[in-house]
Parts: sequence; structure tokens; C-alpha cells
Amino acid sequence: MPVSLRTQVGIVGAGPAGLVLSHLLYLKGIDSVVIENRSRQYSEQRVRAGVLEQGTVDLLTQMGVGERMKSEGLVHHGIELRFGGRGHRIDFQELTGGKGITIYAQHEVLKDLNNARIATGGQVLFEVEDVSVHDFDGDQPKIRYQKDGDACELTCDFIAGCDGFHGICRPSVPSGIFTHYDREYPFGWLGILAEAPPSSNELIYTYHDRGFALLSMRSPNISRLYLQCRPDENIDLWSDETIWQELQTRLASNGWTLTEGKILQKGVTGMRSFVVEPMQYGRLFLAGDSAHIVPPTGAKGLNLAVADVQILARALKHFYSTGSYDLLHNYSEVCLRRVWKVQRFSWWMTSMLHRFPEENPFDHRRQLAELDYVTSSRAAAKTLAENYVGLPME
Ligand code: RFL
Ligand code: PHB
Repeated sequence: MPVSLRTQVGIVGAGPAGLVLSHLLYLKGIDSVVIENRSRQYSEQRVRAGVLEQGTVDLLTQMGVGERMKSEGLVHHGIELRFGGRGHRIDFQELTGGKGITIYAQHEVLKDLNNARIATGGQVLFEVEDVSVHDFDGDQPKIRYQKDGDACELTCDFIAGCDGFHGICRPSVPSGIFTHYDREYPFGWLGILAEAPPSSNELIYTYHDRGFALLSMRSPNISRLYLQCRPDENIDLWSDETIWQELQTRLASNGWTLTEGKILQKGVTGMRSFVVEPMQYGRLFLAGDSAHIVPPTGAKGLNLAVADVQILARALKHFYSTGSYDLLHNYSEVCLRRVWKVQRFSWWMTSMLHRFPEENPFDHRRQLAELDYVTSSRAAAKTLAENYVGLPME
């Protein structure tokens, strides 16, 4: 006999989507259990996102998990677009009526959320195995898993599939229900974390003949940098010296120097755009990367995951307060309106800033014209700024 547990909302995945949802539900008086197959240490150390939209910062602050982000996060009011060896600033503050972004690592957000969940008696179960979801087409869905050698069954009212792109929730839905929209890009990003003070106060997105490069950061002493590479690039072929040399070449600009430092971590990430429609089946609701992936050029994945669960938490609260399914029925439609706008923006930033293997000289000239337009037209710059700092929530 499995160990039986009961909760209102069973959440698969303790990434940003799962943990924000769990804590938001707690603040609304709704019980949840989070089931995670990795260790807490692994998820709190894994280097991923770094850019938080204003809306994400505001939400984390309202949730009471913004204290460290406020003291350690770096607030930025613009970015630089660099091409032809020259930089052009996009002034978010001026173009969006005072908005900005905050640089604060995803794994730091996870630490803050895990601490808040534990301090308030929340249940986040790490290192579970063989997770599977059942009966979500009825009104007593179940999550089955193994924990410390015991078979467990968690019965819930609803399941939130917050288990990322490679999770089990989306593939558990019978075929024919979901429509998938997909685009793979013919390149990836080689990312490094380096012990070097950032060479710029703001992020620099660079278009270079040899490919895209991005200068970002994590703190006043740690730089985060990326290079466009082949999607199947073998990281072992890149010595630290070669990486710095390529960054120096692509980021070069008159009168500006890139400070190098010890490389602490390096890795290659593939790039894709992906959406599943709808984001719900029966009592299973998908949120975050389990339902959609964006290429990182717009810095949107984590922010979109947080937007989804904000909408889901509101709909669940409405259900528990009134018994009405109205908002739950609208969940997918409301999320997807934002998802597709963010997909468009991420695709556009990616298309503008990368070299494509199949491009011809016309495409190259068109990209340069696009960059010239975005950095010389107030209307175009405003469009970029409005999307980058984050579209308003519906
Ligand atoms: P996550 O973070 O993938 O979390 C899913 C969790 O589910 C767990 N899991 C399971 N648990 C139980 N049973 C199973 N069978 C399970 N299968 C999986 C996983 O272990 C994990 O803990 O998804 P979530 O919560 O939807 O969050 C999405 C974000 O993590 C992602 O979109 C961002 O990291 C994307 N991203 C960026 N987003 C931004 O908003 N701003 C950025 O600056 C930014 N930069 C980036 C990025 C992603 C990157 N990479 C590595 C893909 C930069 C990079 C390089
Ligand atoms: C990062 O700091 O990791 C980062 C910044 C901007 C992006 C993507 C990633 O567009």
C-alpha cells in the first residue's frame, strides 16, 4: 500500500514556476505540496537566468521574498546595442516612464523562495523519484512518486505541471489534445561565469560579423558572458583563452576594454521557441517552461513562468472562494495572449542579433538596417524597451 497524502494543489517541479505558485497559494490560504526530483542544493546552484522584469520584482517583493533581491540585485535602466563596433544605449527609464530591470540570479530567487516556503511550513519534497500524474480528467487527480524508498500517492484537487521543458506532465496528456508550435535555431549560446568585474554598468547585446555576443553580470565582481556558437558545439574544444579571445573580438569597441578573469563555469545551451496549446487539460494546468520555451535573447523565460503562475494562483483562489471554474477555464487563453507576444519579442531579438548559416548578403544588410532603425527611431526603441522591461499583466 502506498503512503497516502492529500493536498489542494499538487505541484510538480520546484523551479521558479512551482515555488512562486506554492508561496502565492500559501498567501491566499490554499494548501499545496511541491514534488521535485532534483536535490535542493542542485537547484540552488544551477546557473540560469539573471534578468528580472519590473513586474517580477514587484511580485516577489509583495510576496515577502524580495529583501535580499533588493539589497543584492542590480537595478538597470537601460541596455546597450553594439554593432559596427559602436554602442547605442536604449534608455528604458526615459522610454517607459521610469521602468527598469533587476539583475539577480535565478538560483538566488530559488534560495529565497525555498527559505520562505520552509519558514512558513510549506512542503517542498526534494529528491523524489518515478514521478507520474494520474486521473486529471476526473476530480481527484493523483501524483505518484517514490520518496526514500517508499511508494507515495498524493491526492489533490488540481495538479500544476511546473516541471520544465523535459518534465513528465506535458507528455502525460493523451495525444491529440495539444497542438505544438516549435522552432529550433541553427545556433546555441556558449555561456561563461567569470571572476571579473563587469566591464559595463549595463548589459551589452552585440551583433558582430562573427556572431552574437552578450555581456551580462551577476554582481560587482562576477561577469556573465555569452557567445553565439554551433548548436552542437563541443565545449571541450574551447579553452579559456580561446573564449576570451573570441569575446574580445566580438565585443571590441573604440576606447572600451573587456576585463578578463578566471572562468568559474562554462556551458552550451541550445535555442528554441516552443508553445503548447492549450496549457490545460482537465485538472492539469501547465505553467512556465513545461508549456513554452523562448530563446534567451529577450531574457524572458523566468519572467513568463512567473506571469503564468500569477494567473493560475488568481484563478485557483477564485475557485476556492466562489466554487466557480470561470477563471480556471480562461487560464490558458489569458496566458497564451502574453506567451505569444513574448514569443514574438524573443524571436525578433534573436533574429536581429544572430548570424544565420543560411543567410545571404541581403539578410545581412537588412539586419544592420534593423539595428540602425531601432537605435535611431524613438518609436522603435520604445517598442524594444516596453517589451524588455515587461508588458503589463492583464
Ligand atoms: P525550470 O526552472 O526548468 O524548473 C522545472 C523544475 O521541475 C523539475 N522537474 C521535475 N520534478 C519532479 N519530477 C519530474 N519528473 C521533473 N522533471 C523536472 C526540475 O528539476 C526543475 O527543478 O522551469 P520553470 O519553473 O518553468 O522556470 C523557467 C526558467 O527556469 C527558464 O525559463 C529560465 O531559466 C530561462 N532563462 C532566462 N529567463 C529569464 O526570464 N531571464 C533571463 O535572463 C534568462 N536567461 C535562461 C537564461 C535560461 C538559460 N538556459 C540555461 C536555458 C539564460 C540561460 C543560459
Ligand atoms: C544572463 O545574465 O544570464 C542573461 C542576460 C540577458 C539575456 C539572457 C541571459 O538576454
